[in-house]
Amino acid sequence: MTTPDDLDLAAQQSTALGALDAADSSEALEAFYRAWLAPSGVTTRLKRGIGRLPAEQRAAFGKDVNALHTELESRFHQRREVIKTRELAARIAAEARDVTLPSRPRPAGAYHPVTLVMREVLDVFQRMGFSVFESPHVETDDYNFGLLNMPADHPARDMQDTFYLDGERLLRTHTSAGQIRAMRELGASGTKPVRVVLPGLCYRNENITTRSEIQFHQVEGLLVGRSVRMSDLKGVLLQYARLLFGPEQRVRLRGSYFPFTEPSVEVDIRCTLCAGNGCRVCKQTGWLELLGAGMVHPVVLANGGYDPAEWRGFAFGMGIERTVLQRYDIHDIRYLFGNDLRLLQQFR
Ligand code: FA5
Repeated sequence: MTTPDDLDLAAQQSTALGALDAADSSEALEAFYRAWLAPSGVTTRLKRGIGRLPAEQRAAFGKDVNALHTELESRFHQRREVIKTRELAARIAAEARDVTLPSRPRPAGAYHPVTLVMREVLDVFQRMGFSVFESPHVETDDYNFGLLNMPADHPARDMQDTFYLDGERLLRTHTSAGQIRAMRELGASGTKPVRVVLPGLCYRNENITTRSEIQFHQVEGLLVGRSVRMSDLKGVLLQYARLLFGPEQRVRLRGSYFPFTEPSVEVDIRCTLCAGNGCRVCKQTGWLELLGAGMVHPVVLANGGYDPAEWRGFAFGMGIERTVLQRYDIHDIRYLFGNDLRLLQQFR
C-alpha cells in the first residue's frame, strides 16, 4: 500500500522535532502544542487517519502514532522546563536592583520636648501606682468650674478666662475639670478609692508672653481614700521630685488658695540649676515653683459621689511647658508652639 505523505510518521516526527527545537519562547511553545498535541493537532488527526489504511496495517500504525504522541509530549515538557528556566533568569536579570548604590537618607522625626517631658512625668506616677485617666478638652461650665466649688460669679473664675463654644460649653482651663469625672466614673458611687493622673492640653484666654500661652499642657493628680492625709501628698510629691530631678531633691510647701482644695499649697522644688544656691532662673531664691495642690475640698468630694465625713483626698496640678523651659534652659514658651525645625531637631 502506498502511504500518503501525511501518514509518513518518520517525516512527521522530524518536522515536529524541528519545530520544537525552533520554539524558543513560551508563546512559540504554546503554538507548537496547539499544532501537534492538542485535540485539534496533528497526532489526533493521524489517529483519525487510521481508517484509511488497509486493515492489516492499522494496529501497527496506531501503535506508532501513540508512540509518536508520547515522545512529542515528553520532549515538549522537557523543552518547556528549559524555556521556563531561561525566561525566569532573563526576568530576574531585567528586574534586578543594584544594591551596591548608596541609599538616600530619609529624614527621621523626633518627639517634641513637651511629649518627652509628659511621658517622663506620667511614667514616674505610673510607677507609684497611678493610672492615666483621659477627660474631654471641650467641657461644660459645671465640670470646669461649678462642681469644683467655683459657682458663677466666683472671683477665682477671673484667673481662668477661656474660650466659650456656647453658653454652657467651653475649652477646659485646667485638667482639674476631669476630677469629678474620674471620681464619678471610677469611684463606684463613692465606695472605691481612686488614684489617677489626668494629662492633656488646657486653654486660657490670656496674653501670650514668654511664660504664658493660650494653650499648654497640665498633668493633674487625684487620690481619694479613707485615710488620706496632707503628709501623703507631700510624700508622693517628694518621691516624684526625686525620681524626676535626682535623689537629693527637696520640696517646700507654701500656703495658697484654690477653691477646690482646702487647705491649698504651692509646691516648690530646690532649683535644679543652682542646687539651691540662688541663680538667675530661680531669681536668687534657691527654689522653683512646681505645682499647685491641696486636700480635695469636701464640696468637691461630695460632687464626686463621696461622703466627705468618711473619705478624703489630695489633688495636684502642674504645667508641663514650664518644666520643659527649666529642663532645657529655653527662655520663651512661644518656641514650643512655633514648629521651628531648628529647635525641634535638637531633641533627636
Ligand atoms: C491650676 O490650674 C489648678 N487647677 C492646679 C491645681 C490642681 C491646684 C489640683 C490644686 C489642686 P494654676 O492656674 O496655677 O492652677 O495652673 C497650674 C500650672 O499650669 C501653672 O503652674 C503653670 O505651670 C501652668 N499654666 C497655667 N497657665 C498657663 C499658661 N497660660 N501658659 C503656660 N502654662 C500655664
